[in-house]
Amino acid sequence: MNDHDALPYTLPSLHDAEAIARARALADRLRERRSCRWFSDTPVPREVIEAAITAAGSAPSGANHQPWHFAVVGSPETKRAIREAAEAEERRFYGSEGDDAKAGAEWLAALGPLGTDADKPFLETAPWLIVVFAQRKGGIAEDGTTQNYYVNESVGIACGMLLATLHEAGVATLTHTPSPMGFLRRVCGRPDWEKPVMIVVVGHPAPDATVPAHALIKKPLEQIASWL
Ligand code: IYR
Repeated sequence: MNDHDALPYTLPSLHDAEAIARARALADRLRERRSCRWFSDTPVPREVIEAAITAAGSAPSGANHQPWHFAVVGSPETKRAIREAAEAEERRFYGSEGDDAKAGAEWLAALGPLGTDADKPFLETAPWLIVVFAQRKGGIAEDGTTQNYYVNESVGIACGMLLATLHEAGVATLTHTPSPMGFLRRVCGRPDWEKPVMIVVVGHPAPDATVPAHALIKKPLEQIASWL
């Protein structure tokens, strides 16, 4: 390695049996997560959101530039502004504006088993919306003048850690991606070198919440892994 500042790194050494048991226990927990589209207005403590974003912010990133920003929306006015703009885009996407759906027939057919449409009441009902932005530029200084690296990969990993932490706290999440979502930059007051990536909707499931049966079908290990 080239000369650089370095600190010792160790992990507690687990016996194999305990490593396996811990990995399986966490996998079992994470497999219970569902994308929830029916939220109650029951509050979620701000500290839960802070902890989840802290976890997300510890994700690995290109050159450790941490090219993300999390805009946390809790005010009813801003949630309403996001809902109105998102539903306007979704009406164009699903074709409920009198014109052809932007989505196209194949995409709409793929969404059929999920039962989604242009109505997004959860954007107002859920207590928190975390709008995730990717910083295409900005480096550590966040001034928009220097290059970032592997931005999509870094932000994707951070979002996974965000979802996992929220799930562990017993709250429901939805990754929502209205398309296009440039309006989020305006509503959240973010600079033009940041790209909105997704809205993570956070709250408790409504008492009568359901999930599409289709969402429970996960590919088995044999199908998603190969061993070389
Ligand atoms: N953004 C739309 C459509 C949508 C697209 C995909 I790919 C999904 O997995 C789910 C929805 C919506 O939120 O309805």
